[in-house]
Amino acid sequence: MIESLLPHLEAAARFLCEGNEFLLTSHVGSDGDGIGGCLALAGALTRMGKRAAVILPDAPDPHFDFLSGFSRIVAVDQHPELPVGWAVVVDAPSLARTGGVAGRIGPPTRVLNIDHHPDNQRFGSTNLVSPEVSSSSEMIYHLLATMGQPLDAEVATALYAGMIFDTGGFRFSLTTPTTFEVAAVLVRLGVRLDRVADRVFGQKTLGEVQQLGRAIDTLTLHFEGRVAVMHLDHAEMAVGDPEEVVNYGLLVRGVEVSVLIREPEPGHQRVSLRSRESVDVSRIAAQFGGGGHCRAAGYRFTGTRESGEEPLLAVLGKQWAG
Ligand SMILES: [Mn+2]
Repeated sequence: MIESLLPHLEAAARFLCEGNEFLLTSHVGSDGDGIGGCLALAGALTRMGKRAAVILPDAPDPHFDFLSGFSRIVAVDQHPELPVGWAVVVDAPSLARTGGVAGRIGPPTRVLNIDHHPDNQRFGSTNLVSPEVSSSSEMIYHLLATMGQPLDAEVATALYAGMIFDTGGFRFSLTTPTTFEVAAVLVRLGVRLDRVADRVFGQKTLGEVQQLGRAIDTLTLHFEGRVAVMHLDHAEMAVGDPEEVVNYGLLVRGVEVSVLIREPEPGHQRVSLRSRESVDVSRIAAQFGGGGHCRAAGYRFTGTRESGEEPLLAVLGKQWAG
């Protein structure tokens, strides 16, 4: 754990001690880190005798239905308007990224912001944010450890799922020695690491595997093989929005940046960027109004795929100019 985080961990611990009823949420299109982190925190707060409801901006990804508490997650549009005194936002760089939940947690709600995105806007009344921590789930582990809160195997499993999701199974550069130390503690608490890895990274439907094949079929290389671009048009997205498909572009030797452009709604495009080593893709995404991490970032635009591909390639080409 990073020493300078200690005062922030203590402030976040006080936040959780003071409240009794919490709304827990994450970003639109919540991923394994957001869902795992929220469910772990919900489990721990319940064990502390408090009430915690996980209310997400949209329906949760069913890949994570093996996590304890998943069936009690509600999408915000199914939840009656209630005054909220205390909220914890997990893995979202800004309040706006919580979509429809944002309108429920304005002042006077007290907000604890737990995140590891470098562009986090410190929007909470209490902020527990460090881009040097692998995942929001790892951050929640440090928080619960600071509180001296004992963890059961179910909470440990949710934290472990979030950590392996964000680190690609401890492969990405944001994995630290501390990440492994935390993982070791969680495995000792009873996490079945083989099963969790299989649920997080395996278990795709036939339709999802075929969709992956179609995306790979569109792969083109640019700038002497340094950039791979794949796309999925709206008609190919009936089985879901597979952000992780972008990682397959980096399978090609020599590719430095992989791009996946997909169209979840007609005329609305989502772009995901992944970088092997030399390019900070969060800076590229920021030029188009998005954000993320050095090695993984994204943004959205409206219009045809072609209309957005051209300016993106122009910016990417500058990485190797001169
Ligand atoms: Mn994360």
